[in-house]
Amino acid sequence: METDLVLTDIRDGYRVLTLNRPDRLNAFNADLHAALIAALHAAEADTSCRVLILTGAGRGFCAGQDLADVAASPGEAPDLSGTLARHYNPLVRKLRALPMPVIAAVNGVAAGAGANIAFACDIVLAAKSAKFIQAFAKLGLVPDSGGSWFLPRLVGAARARGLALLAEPVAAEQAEAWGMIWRAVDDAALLAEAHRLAAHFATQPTAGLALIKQALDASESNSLDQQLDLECELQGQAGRTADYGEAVAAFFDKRPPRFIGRP
Ligand code: T3D
Repeated sequence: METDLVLTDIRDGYRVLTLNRPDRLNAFNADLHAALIAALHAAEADTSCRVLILTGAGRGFCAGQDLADVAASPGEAPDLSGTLARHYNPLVRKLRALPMPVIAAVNGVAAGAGANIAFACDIVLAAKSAKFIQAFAKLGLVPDSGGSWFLPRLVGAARARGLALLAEPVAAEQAEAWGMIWRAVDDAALLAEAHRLAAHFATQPTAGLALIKQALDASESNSLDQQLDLECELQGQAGRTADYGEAVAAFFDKRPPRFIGRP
């Protein structure tokens, strides 16, 4: 059994989680899934953790499913639905539901589920040398880990179809130009930029940011009427946080706010 499959670096107000199977370009096997979900739960349980950075060790971010670790009994077809239900779907749901911003620092190739797990994060930064590949079509598979949901929303129907059906790599700067990611940055600046953003978020009204995540996700399927109702409800919650009171007080005191980040 491999050890330290996810490295956790605890910083002031945030954590950096590093996928750590560099010789496999951080492809997911069952042990890496278990380590990552445990690291996410640990981060959520730590009340001082207000942001996460997710990145990869070595030259890749994540090459998706480890193709050597596909469970199948001899003579039987592999149960890929089972892998998704056990591992990828809970991971994507967890990333979306975490009550804090998650920054993907895509340091190299992000293929298959590796690309879509990056898209499940709230802010995607990528090194200019990184590329995103919807590798599934080359294997006769379907974009998973939310790919068939994220792609059309990020890049529109025509590009989503092209990317999913052709499985061609998209370079980081093209991904930024198409609105797939937040920003492509020089390779040498990637981690510094991720830390700068994380340090910023670590001082922000975390509970309010979590409500923003919730509102934006719900908007994908809500009507305007439903979304207006949801905004009413979430704004009520936001208005009851100490951070809202602090922000207003700081505005009138003409000083920077000191947010505690809690609901
Ligand atoms: O359960 C299920 O299966 C359903 C879920 C599916 C989710 C998915 O993610 S399906 C998509 C799976 N991923 C892929 O198809 C990507 C496969 N990898 C590649 O196409 C290429 O490796 C890359 C384009 C990502 C990078 O190419 P390159 O030339 O930079 O690196 P490389 O030489 O191909 O890879 C380096 C090593 O990593 C190599 O091992 P070696 O030869 O040095 O011993 C390669 O075999 C290994 N590696 C890369 N990707 C995977 C992998 N090993 C296992 N699984 C991988 N996905």
